[in-house]
Amino acid sequence: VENNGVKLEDYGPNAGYVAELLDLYKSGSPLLDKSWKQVFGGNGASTNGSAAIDPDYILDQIKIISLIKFFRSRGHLGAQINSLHNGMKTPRRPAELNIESYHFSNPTKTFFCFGLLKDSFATAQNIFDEINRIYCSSVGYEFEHLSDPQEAEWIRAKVESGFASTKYADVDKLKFLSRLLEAEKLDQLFHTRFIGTKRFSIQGAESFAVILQSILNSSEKLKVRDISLAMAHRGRLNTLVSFAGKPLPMLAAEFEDKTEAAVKGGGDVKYHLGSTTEHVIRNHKVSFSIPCNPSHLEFVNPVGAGMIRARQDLLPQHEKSSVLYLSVHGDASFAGQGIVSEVFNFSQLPGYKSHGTIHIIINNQVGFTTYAEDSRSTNYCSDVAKGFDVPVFHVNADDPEAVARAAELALEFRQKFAKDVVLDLVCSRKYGHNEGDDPSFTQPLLYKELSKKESVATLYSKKIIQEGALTEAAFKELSEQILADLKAGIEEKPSINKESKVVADKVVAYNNVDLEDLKKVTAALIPEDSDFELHPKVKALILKRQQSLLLPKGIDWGFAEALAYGTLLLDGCSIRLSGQDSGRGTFSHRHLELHDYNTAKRVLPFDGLINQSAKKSTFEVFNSPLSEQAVMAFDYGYAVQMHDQASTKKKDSLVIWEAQFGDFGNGAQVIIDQFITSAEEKWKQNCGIVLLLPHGFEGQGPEHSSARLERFLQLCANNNMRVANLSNGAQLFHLLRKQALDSQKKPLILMTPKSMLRLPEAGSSVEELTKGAFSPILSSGDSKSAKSVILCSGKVYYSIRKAIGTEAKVVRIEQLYPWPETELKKELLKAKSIVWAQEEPRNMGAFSYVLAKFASMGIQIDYIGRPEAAGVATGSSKWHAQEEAKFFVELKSVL
Ligand SMILES: Cc1ncc(C[n+]2csc(CCOP(=O)(O)OP(=O)(O)O)c2C)c(N)n1
Repeated sequence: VENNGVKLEDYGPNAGYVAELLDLYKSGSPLLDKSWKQVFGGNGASTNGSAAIDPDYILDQIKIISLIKFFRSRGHLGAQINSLHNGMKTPRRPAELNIESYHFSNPTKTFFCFGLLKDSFATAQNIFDEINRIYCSSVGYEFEHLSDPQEAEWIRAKVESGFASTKYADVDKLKFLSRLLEAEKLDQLFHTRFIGTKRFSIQGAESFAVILQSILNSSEKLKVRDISLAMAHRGRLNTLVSFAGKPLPMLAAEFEDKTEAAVKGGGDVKYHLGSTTEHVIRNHKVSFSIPCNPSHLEFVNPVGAGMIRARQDLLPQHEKSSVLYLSVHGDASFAGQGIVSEVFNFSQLPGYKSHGTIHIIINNQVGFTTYAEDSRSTNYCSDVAKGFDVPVFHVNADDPEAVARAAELALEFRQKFAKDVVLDLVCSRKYGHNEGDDPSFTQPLLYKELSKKESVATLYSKKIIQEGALTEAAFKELSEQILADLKAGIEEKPSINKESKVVADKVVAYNNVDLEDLKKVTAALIPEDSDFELHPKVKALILKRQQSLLLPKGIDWGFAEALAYGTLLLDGCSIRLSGQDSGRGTFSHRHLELHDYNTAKRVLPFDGLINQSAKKSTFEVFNSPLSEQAVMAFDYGYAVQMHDQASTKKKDSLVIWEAQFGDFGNGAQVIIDQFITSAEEKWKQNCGIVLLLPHGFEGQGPEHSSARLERFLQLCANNNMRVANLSNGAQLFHLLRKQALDSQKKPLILMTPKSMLRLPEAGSSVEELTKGAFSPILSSGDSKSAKSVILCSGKVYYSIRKAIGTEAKVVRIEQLYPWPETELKKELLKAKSIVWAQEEPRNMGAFSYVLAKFASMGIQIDYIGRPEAAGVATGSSKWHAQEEAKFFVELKSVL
């Protein structure tokens, strides 16, 4: 292109900019700087001869700029995202989204339109119409809050470059219609077939199926191979059948309660169960799964994130983004549950990110019976996401093609930027919270409106019939065919439920560690790199450990823990440890993450050990964000996935979540109750996660003393987990190794020490590690001369010995569950009387549990310890000392 000899190619990367200036020159715009006029025209005069700048024109052009800017940032406030009049609080369309507000001086004048239209210049009305069409149709785009300008610019360019008006081929339109019809008909079928049963139908939100279809359609182009979708009740049955391969007859059997659970107990209701299948789209295979979830809304979402991360961790870097996480929410739960923001907060953190999640809110504008006005302080239910730098696309569910476009945009954004994105599907709920509920009690106007509303499939069919994509008759035929197929499908003979895998209790060779391995691990506690300078105090601690390996009782708790991890790494077992300040260890005992004293560079010393070993193990320790529930849930999900032998090709792994102090774990009680302790019985979902919970009474007050051992013990049944309260490093070493290598995956709940970390008596010798094994009980002393055997668990053993010396027989129950009945029977055979001693108040700790266990063995026990209390421990160290003194006196009295 030439003008006055100007060649655009001469301007290299600025050629586009110069082309725009050239357009300005040709149009005679007064906005062009004189110097450019000289470049293009030779004399600096405008081609239309108007040398003078019209101030009104300049002002109007500025108004155009602010109008465009306003639409980009606030156009969503005027977008047609909601078809209902009586639904959620709808934002008022701001005056700045109306052209009248700008008072343009001359309607015929044309203005530079910044690439919005094909022509560089257009009238204010034309510019307004275009920008209004882009930003105020069925999708509301929120992206101007993104702090990375590249991300915002990418979305803007995408939306303004014709993407917002993508036309779909007839074949795609028919696919969308089929998905809508399938969703609608499936729920209609359940409705007539299983009258009065809860199914939390998708009706009103059928476009959710269009989102999933459109993501599947794009999966080949955007290189997605594995999709996992965590969702709650709404539309779940429909999605399980239509997308996750759940056989209809199996679901029918669940509706009729003809399942294994009806015969054997256990199990869960149908709308909590998961499923997995494979889709093939133009020869491209995509796995699609839905994990099991409890009723507690939003809690499955971090679990699903952990599962996804585990799957990604098994892939090379360039393939990680092929594993996609779709996290589905309700409008009320998204706004109301704090765990949602905890999950957003970790979405970009090294230990917890999973290449971006697509969040889909099924926004049916009501939460059970509660209006949006009563359930959130914000305008949109999605607003919490904006604080985490996440773009949000609100889309009207009655416009399936807009839904598909928004889903494609979300997926493209996620693949490009590896960041989260939210799709707010603004839809409705045809029935009440469940189908037995009458929603008109509380939302009479909304439900009067909804009773007249046509289904999305009907609305869409009318549109595409008008466009000529199908005929009325073909639509009727398609609807009938889909219903007939579903009816035929549900009549098929149910396939036999898969029996739960019974894993034989094999004897695990966990305790065959030799001295050479221990020496190797001990050497690896200090990084090999000679340039790395350790902090002097850390250096002293590690050197002391290295020197004490062969000393009697030379291996303290922290050292034993490191030796367990190190030897497991040599065995090829991968380890993930996550928790608040876990790298150093809250009590400064771990130091498996080191920082160079001069540069602060972070080094994991075990990397050196891994490099020496031919086995491909990994060691990761992550200092987690200050969250208990989301992080424990994430690590639980990670462990479930890692312990799924089929997906990991039988690679051993140890996944550990650590509480800063044990009682903080109760902030994650839902994860403990609904997942860790019960998932195997409900969902046949095995998991070998370890919870490290610092526990012990040291006069630190009511909030830093107890990991609430009593609650875990109350939750023990049917061999669902292992609960231990150990008293020395060797026991920890063996139990961690056993836990990692055992093929029977069960959660391990471990009370861990604070003061005992440095207690010399709690140290172990190297022989205990190389020759010993884990012992569920430990016995010491002789009861011949004493009236009683004293029973206890954990660190209190050392207080007992301090009080009574070596005199009596003391039995430590190291593993409280499974209850070591055989070992105890043998040990207590000759006991004249038995007394249980503990630090915790009588109504806490293990006492109630052991009392009941011994009662069932026909053994009576007495109690020594603190009386019942409401608070866990005293806040006064003086009072604490008095309690200890009293404890000692009582102990002596039983001898
Ligand atoms: C954590 C939690 N609190 C309360 C409930 C009880 N409950 C079940 S559904 C529901 C309303 C959910 O509304 P929303 O998130 O908008 O989803 P919708 O059912 O409308 O799809 C409530 C309060 C629950 N299941 N989980």
